[in-house]
Amino acid sequence: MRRRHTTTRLLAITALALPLILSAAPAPAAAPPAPTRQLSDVIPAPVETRPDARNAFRISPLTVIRTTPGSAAAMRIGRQLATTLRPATGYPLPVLAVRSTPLPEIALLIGGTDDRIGQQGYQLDVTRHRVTIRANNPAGLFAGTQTLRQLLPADIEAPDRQRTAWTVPGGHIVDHPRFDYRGAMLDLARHFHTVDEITAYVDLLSQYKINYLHLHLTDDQGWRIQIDSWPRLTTVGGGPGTGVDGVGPGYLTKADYQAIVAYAAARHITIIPEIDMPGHTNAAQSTYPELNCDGVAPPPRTDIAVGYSSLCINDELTYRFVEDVIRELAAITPGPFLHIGGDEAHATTDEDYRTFMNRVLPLVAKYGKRAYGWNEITQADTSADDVAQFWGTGTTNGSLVAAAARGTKVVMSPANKAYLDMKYDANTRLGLRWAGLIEVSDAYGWDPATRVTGIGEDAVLGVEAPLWSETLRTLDDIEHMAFPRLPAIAELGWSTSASHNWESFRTRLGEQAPRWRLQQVDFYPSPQVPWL
Ligand code: TNX
Repeated sequence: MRRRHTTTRLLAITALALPLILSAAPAPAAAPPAPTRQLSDVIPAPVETRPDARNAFRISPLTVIRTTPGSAAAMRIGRQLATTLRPATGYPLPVLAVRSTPLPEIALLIGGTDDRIGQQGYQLDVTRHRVTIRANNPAGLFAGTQTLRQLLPADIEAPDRQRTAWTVPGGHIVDHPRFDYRGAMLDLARHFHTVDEITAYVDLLSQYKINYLHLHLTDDQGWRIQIDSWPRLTTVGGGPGTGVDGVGPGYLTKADYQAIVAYAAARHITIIPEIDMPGHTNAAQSTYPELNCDGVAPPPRTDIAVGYSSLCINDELTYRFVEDVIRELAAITPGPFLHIGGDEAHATTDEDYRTFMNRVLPLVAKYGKRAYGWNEITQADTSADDVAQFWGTGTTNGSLVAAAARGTKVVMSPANKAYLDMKYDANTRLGLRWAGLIEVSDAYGWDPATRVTGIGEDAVLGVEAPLWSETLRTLDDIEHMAFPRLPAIAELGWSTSASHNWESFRTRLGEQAPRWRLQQVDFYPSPQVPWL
């Protein structure tokens, strides 16, 4: 279980001390104590690191965080960084939007970057006098601060003051992602997870430069998002007795959902809502009889079978329902994608499936979103705006290749590599094993651009690590399945294929353990990793 850092109330003190700090003499440039970390000890591995052993920066009581004047986003990221660094250092770390200071500084600057870093990248320079992070966009600046966090001693994650020398190794990093999309998915339908649990997961994801969180909001066992035009979806489908074994009740109000969207956005993570259809719909159909072809509501289900439910494909009411849901969800979703599921619709004929999806894909576009679905949606007429999520365990998929040829983009989530709900080994207490056992080396040991024959680098939008929650109830459970495999998928999404190296990865992974212990992350101590 992760204990949250309580926000330190240092701002008042900082304001009082500011004149004093600003009138202080320039910091002595004496050599700081040797850094405990090296510039390349980062997950995901940066594109280029040039260490400079003659330089290192020590965060001191005089250090200020300086941000580009006029950039509200840089100021916000500066404050977030200060909030991360204050508890363990005990330093005031004032955040100042000024052009220069005489003080030792961590400068967070928009613009003036190396050509290569693009929309999400950053560059980081560490000298004796300052740490400078530059990016073209706030997303890159935020990513750079996550790298800085990992370059500090693990004690930086401690909730209270530590007697550590806060030295950052000297040198230069140029870093940018291989893929635009690096996702995680959490299933709220099989067991509901609260706003606090979801935002705690967001905190962890953001440390590894994950930039999308897909929420699986509906399934046979539960409906977890408020829809005003069909109010019983949640009062019944999210009520007592819902979820696997009837012990996963709960739902997100629209206000809850919007709070998660905002919390994630402040960490440069975009929320993607999923409404699974035309199968995986028993929760809705058991609540509203009119959503069934025979007009009879089936009983609620709390088992983990799949493939038995289907919306009524040839009834206009079905499309009114679907449009209502899409419209209401699109209105509270600022991100570009809306996921319409589409997996395992075994109770829908192939012809009906195509009919259904060919009506629903344009509905998503009508409300200004890009349709996203499990790879089965490529059996319908997906366009270049749509995205298909590959979840197969094989290496071929004809309809996916045909869809990619018409421009549909692919997110790679091969179930036997990227599914965080698969057991690590036969003794794992949680999880399922239908796609196989997935040790850390399996989660790391594949390439998103060669996994499926005919789906090359250009067709791949990115990677995603789904976490289905049939067996998961608590945040501890989530953490145990996600860590350490989530960082493996994050590295596949961010780092170059040339840098892919299991020995390097497992060493860097082992170095994360002291941080996770301080953050109270219940990670699985895989025997494959040399844990510190
Ligand atoms: C298959 S993968 C499912 C989910 C289950 C998951 C369990 C996919 C698109 N559908 O309904 O939760 O397996 O691992």
